[in-house]
Amino acid sequence: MHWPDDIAARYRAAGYWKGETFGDMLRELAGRYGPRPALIAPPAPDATGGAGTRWSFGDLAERADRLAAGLHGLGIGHGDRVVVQLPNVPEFYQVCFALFRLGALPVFALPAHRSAEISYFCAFTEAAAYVCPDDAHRALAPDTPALVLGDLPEGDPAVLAGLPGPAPGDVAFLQLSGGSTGLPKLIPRTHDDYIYSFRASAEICALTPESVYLCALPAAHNFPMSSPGVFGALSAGAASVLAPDPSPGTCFPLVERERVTITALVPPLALVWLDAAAGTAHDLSSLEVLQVGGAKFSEEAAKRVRPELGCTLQQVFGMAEGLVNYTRLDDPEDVIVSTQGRPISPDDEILIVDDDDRETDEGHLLTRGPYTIRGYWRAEEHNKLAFTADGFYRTGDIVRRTPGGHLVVEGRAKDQINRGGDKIAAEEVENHLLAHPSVHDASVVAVPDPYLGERSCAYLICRGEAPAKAELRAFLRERGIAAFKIPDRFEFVDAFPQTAVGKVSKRHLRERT
Ligand code: J2J
Repeated sequence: MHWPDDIAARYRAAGYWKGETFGDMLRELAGRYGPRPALIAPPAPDATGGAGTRWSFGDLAERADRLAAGLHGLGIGHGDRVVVQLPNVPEFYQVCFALFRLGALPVFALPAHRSAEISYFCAFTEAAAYVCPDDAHRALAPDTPALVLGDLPEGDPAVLAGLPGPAPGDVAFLQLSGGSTGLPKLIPRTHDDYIYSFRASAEICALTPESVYLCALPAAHNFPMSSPGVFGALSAGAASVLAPDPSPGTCFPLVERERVTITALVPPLALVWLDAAAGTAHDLSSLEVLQVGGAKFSEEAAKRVRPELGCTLQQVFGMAEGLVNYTRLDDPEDVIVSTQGRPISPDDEILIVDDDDRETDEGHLLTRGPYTIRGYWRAEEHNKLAFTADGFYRTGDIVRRTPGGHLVVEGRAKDQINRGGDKIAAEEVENHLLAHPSVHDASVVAVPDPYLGERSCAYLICRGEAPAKAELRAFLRERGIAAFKIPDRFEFVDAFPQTAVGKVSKRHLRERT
């Protein structure tokens, strides 16, 4: 699962892996930037006035230590897994750093996840605890001890002195894969590799202590976490503003009040922002960079960013498994609007291959490098398919490379729907549908959508009379899957089109819509 020793040695020698843990990093930041603002959250919508929460670097370090001591008191320690499902609040990072300090592994769930996902993460990782926003969430994982926001344990940080911390090469957390199989896969990221990825990203995005990053997407997602995200902002001494939701109504006043310089959005939100910016009374002039990624941003929309928002667009094509590509801030405008960027690292290896793994101009993207995993967590069989024998990750994306070395995403080979940046593994939803007594067979495919890029459509072969669509939706909700995975459309058919080898031809199904 890990990098071979000689390659790891090379990444260290090249200076990518600095032998630094998250704990080392926070201590150093607290020393260097102590009283400067690190995390800013607006007042809760139900609060009467108030400035919200502002934690300095010093506050964050101190609170993380007190929480680490409290968690230690509960018996949480090195190697334990803890499922973390929190909204965009400063405590999210406090929990991360506290667990990192103990060498316990956060398992990052999204706020949209419901009982099917959360109980699976808890069971599969044998989680010692589930950190959640409120009491109502306890029901999502009834067998795992819940730690509820607002009632997190505290202890005397002195107890930490005797505890060994994690090593830089240890896994720091488990990130969630977008997935293309029946069950979500977990991505083990080490201190060394992840810190490299966001420090290098912060540099590419020219972050300085004067920068202000707005975290508008869910904090647990890899993009706003590390590309450069809040971790990258922290590493540069910059402040991060945590938006409770990504709407212009919430974010524009925050951009104005906190003088936000950079933020990250998925394409559908970027469109909403562009439309809302036209008539806004809010001053967005502090915004220097708008990052857009997670799904393909159309060239027409990309061209609107500079004239309409007055800032530089940065396209970001990344994945929680590792590889992240950025258009550079000083790339020519045509490169910025028409490509998805180039890799972070000179040692990111890119292979573009055909179905037989022979190099070609446009085809499957395979990659290997200093922050791309060599295997999913506890998924030996799946890893044989998802990685080549020499350790390249099969991204499932179809790309081509421009003469200038930039990648253009042309499509996808993996069985996934990218619903405006939310990833849906078709097989996962199909399995839930197959549990319905009237469903004989199910095939879930992407259908084009002008706003989200793609929506999901479930083709069903039913036993007897087809159930009502509302009933199917209610059935899936009942089973506890995230709302974004519930198909946008249902179509009933007598048979599925087949490929030459007798498999369901999703391509033909997609063409029917
Ligand atoms: C087309 N497809 C894209 C893009 C991601 C930064 C940014 C995004 C993610 C992310 C991330 C795309 N154009 N610009 O982790 O650190 C699709 C590809 C890719 C998959 C990964 C980051 N940007 N994609 O989206 O793990 O199909 O990460 O393989 O959620 O999203 O999804 P995810």
